[in-house]
Amino acid sequence: MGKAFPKGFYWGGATAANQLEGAWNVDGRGASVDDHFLGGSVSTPREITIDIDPDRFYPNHDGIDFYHRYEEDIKLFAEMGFNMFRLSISWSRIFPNGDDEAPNEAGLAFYDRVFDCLREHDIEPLVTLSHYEMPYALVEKYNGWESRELIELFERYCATVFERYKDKVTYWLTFNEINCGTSEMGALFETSMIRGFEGPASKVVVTPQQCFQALHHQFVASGRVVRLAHEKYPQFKIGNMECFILSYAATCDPADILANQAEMRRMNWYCGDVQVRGHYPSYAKRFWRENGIELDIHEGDLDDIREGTVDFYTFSYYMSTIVGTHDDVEMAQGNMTFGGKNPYLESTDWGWQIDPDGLRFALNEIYDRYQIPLMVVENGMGAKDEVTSDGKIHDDYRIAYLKKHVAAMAEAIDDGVDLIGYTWWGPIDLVSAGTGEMRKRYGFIYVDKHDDGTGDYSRLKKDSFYAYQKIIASNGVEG
Ligand code: BGP
Repeated sequence: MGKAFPKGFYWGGATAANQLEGAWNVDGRGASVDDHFLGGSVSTPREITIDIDPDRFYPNHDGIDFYHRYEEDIKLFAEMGFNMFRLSISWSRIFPNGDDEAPNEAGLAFYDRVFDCLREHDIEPLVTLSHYEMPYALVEKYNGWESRELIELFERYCATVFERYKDKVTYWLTFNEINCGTSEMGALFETSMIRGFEGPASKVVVTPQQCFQALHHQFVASGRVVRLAHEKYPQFKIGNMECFILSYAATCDPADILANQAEMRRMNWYCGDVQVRGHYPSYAKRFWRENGIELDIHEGDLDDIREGTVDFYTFSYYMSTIVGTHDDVEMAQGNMTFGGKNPYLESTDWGWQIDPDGLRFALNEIYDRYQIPLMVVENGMGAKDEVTSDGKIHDDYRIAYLKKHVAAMAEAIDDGVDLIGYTWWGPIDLVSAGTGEMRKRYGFIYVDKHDDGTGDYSRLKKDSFYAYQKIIASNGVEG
């Protein structure tokens, strides 16, 4: 028996448009960055193609066909007991080229249908405005967020969807895992600086100057959008979204402690400090200087950042890592994240080190620092699931992961943390962002789609479906 969660706690699941909708060129949608990504694997990075080659397999093009099957899927979410569902709006459904004069009505209408369906099932939507994609035309024209022009284009897109969905959506997030833009690899996803590039995504060279300038533009855009929401739609609640990769010092050598402090600041604190506190942190100046970063900050930018602080803090939590200065630290495997292997932890098949106590620790650290409500908007376990001869999927490993993380959240709440929601990543199998694979499955619901393009897209409840249903029904008590 676990501890009960606060009354009204949000339980649900999280997804992203490009990883599940499919229908990439339907109803006037323009191509997004992600439509140019081929599939990969843990050892072969995804490739970017400039032209979309009809003879190759782009896993995001049909996703899991949520575009046509959302009613069936939402019904299953409701059956599990969800009272929140996180999804993103695909910017290129609304403005196919990003800078079109008028929005695309068919794209807007699609999300109307989805939000209505969620409301019919008493599920609160949590909407990410930008989740790892943007209209590809903006990359060609401006090189994504490297350009200031993106600020106004993003504002226009947000103003459009705010007005359209003001009676259907209350909870919004600006940029998914914005802090991934602090690393070269992450910048590719988060800020989409890929102009003119073709080939393995891991070979794209993005400099710290480009990354941090792009982030600055996103901070200004986020500030302006949050301020607009507060002024015009006081009922809205807007959050940030961080990829929280907790790191520990590899040893008690003070040099390791300092190295880890620097890594925690770059990876986990820099963006949150700006978006929650409304100004660049005290350690930023030295960091910029030592990394050759000279930000181009225009008049008014810092006001936009100050006046647009978020209402709640959200983050993804999958793993922890270790950071040290000694050569004998063995590296842990994992796409988009790097660091050392922790001998006390087990890992997933993709090398992500499983650390529920780290979630409790992270929740406490974040809440101590910011003192605003928190949501864990991604947590989950990518695994290779097998349909057994009884036609079922016995995913005990996923159930164990889920229960341990739910217990860790309960402890954090008991510690005094104001945690208001939990949305499991990929409640239904979808395309992996890092590798483009389908076989890296997170779902409580299995989808019959495979990396060779086969499958009939049918949905099947895994054992974990019933485990999560029980957890939700008992508000966390029956883990
Ligand atoms: C986060 C992203 C998601 C999601 C998840 C799992 O970084 O916000 O989009 O995909 O990680 O990662 P992956 O799909 O690479 O396993």
